[in-house]
Amino acid sequence: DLAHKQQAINQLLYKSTEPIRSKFAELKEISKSWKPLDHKHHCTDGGHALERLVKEVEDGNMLEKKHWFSLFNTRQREEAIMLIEVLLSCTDFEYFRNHAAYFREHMNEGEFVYALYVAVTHSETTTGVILPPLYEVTPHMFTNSEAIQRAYTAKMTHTPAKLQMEFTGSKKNPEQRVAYFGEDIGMNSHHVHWHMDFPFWWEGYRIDRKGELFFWAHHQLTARFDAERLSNYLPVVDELYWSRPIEEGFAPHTTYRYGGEFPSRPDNKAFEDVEGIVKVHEMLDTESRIRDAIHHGYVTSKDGKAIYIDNDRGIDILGDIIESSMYSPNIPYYGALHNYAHILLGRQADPKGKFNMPPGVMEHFETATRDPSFFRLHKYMDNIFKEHKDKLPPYKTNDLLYSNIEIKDVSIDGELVTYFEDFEFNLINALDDTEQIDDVPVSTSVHRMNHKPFDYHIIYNAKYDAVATVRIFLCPKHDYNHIELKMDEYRWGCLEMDKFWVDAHSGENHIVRHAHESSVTIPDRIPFEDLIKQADEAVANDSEFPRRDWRACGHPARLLLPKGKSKGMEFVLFVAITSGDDAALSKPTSSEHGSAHGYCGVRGEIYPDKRPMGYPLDRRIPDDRLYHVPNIHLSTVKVYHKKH
Ligand code: CUO
Repeated sequence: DLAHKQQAINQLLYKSTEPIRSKFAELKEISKSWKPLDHKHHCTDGGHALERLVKEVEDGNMLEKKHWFSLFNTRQREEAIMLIEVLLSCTDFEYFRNHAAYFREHMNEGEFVYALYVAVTHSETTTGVILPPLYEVTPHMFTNSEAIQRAYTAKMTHTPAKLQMEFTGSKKNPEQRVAYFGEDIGMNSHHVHWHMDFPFWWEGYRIDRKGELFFWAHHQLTARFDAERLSNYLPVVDELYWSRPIEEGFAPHTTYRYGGEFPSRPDNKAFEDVEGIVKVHEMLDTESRIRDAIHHGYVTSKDGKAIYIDNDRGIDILGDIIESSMYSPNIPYYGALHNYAHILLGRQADPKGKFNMPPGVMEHFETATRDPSFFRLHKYMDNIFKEHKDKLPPYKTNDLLYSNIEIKDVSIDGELVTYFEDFEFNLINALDDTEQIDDVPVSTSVHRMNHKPFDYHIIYNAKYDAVATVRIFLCPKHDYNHIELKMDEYRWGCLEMDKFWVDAHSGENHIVRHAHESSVTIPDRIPFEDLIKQADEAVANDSEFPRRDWRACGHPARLLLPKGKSKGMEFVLFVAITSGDDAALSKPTSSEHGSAHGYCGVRGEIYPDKRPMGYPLDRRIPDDRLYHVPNIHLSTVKVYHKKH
């Protein structure tokens, strides 16, 4: 049952850089005596994946233990995928667990943790299992070297410690003003989980609108980062140019568990080819092929056919091509723009491999957003996507008007106020230990942004009973120079706040929607320790482990609002109510679709909204008056930042 499954996953991840603890006697025993191949007939693929992985292990071909792991390293990724395929071929949890226990002891730790996370995310046998927060399973990737070093001291001197973590860098670096966003552990956790829900290498069951979600989730990260910059008196991010130096340097102050420090990059570093992997001119070639396709309105598939993209499907195809997922219709021609860009940026400290430096922060989804070049890179790709969207005809009244609905009023109950608070998480998993020395509690405390609770009140009239779709966006109203923006200028910077379905009744309707219900966010994750306690208690008492369909993918609810300013910062609150025919899943009003579907879709289902992601702000708006329809409402709200 679920409690046992949860307990097994907890134990498999606990101190995953050490051999399985002897206190987990059953698991330990399995890991020693398990003969995987004896069980190959239990695999859906007839044991094919299992045989291959066992052979690689026995032949000694696998990456050694206590070595860094990067998903962008082709061989390392293949090894992790082999384990994922083994785990996903188990229809019975017992084999899933036993194989995992065996390979945990025979594979690189980083590969193992990644594979287990992805397998739990996608396997039907683990539905309902809650993944512990990655910042507590692999804390090195989420905290800085200073905190880790002090944690070791605490352990060596056997003194429990609670360490305060500061953001990277100094006030001399203006970028540090927004480090609270790029280094937020919840945002980084969302980002790494997004890439586990939608792996670029994925060839399993068909994932709906995967390419479009790549565009939308990252477009929103970019827009949200820009809103934080404007809140902090910084201009929005400029894109990256392959032919110009990378303006912002970055010193990550972050250490690998094994493999040394993450490399730094000085300011104004000119791009160099990465020996044996990717050349700068290849990026330019790839880019111009993609831009040509956009200008011509079609991409060419591998077998030479034209696939037309000046339609709603186009963005999905371009997303696949630019990310370079296996869904790309022509990888040999359109290349791997996004993935190579991450590698290229990650390697600029040691492009020739002369110093044997480990991969940079850009080569891990856990750490990438710490580097300001992440947002430049994604702005660059976002602009390519925009070029495509801007080619599509603007929406007409027909596409916008829903004559059943007239919005009378939209207001916010409560003030829109952000503030900083401290948040503590556990570093126990970061420390080496032996079973002979007891652990001391070691945790770190980080500053993180949060906001006061608030509700939207939406009053509208309906002519007849129908299901309706409510879409809420928040858009910066002014640019960096405080010039008021037209709709067409601000629409691309709008933050998706929420989307949900309601039963509209003929007559006046009043919606009260709480900010924490947002379909783009998730609440705080359950701490690993609590998860262990809950599962252990449920197993010991033979009681039920509550089934909670919590996602790990989803923007942190705390970061729903941008920071704003102490005297208040104006935003446009955009509310559109359209026909519920937009809903792609049945019973849209009775289900929240497992929450966080806005940026993360629904596990194993199609995307719940039939409209293009970002509708109705994703296309050019030549005239603001087009949006003056009764079912769209614009108002100005202010976001205040206060000292707590
Ligand atoms: Cu998420 Cu570049 O895709 O980091």
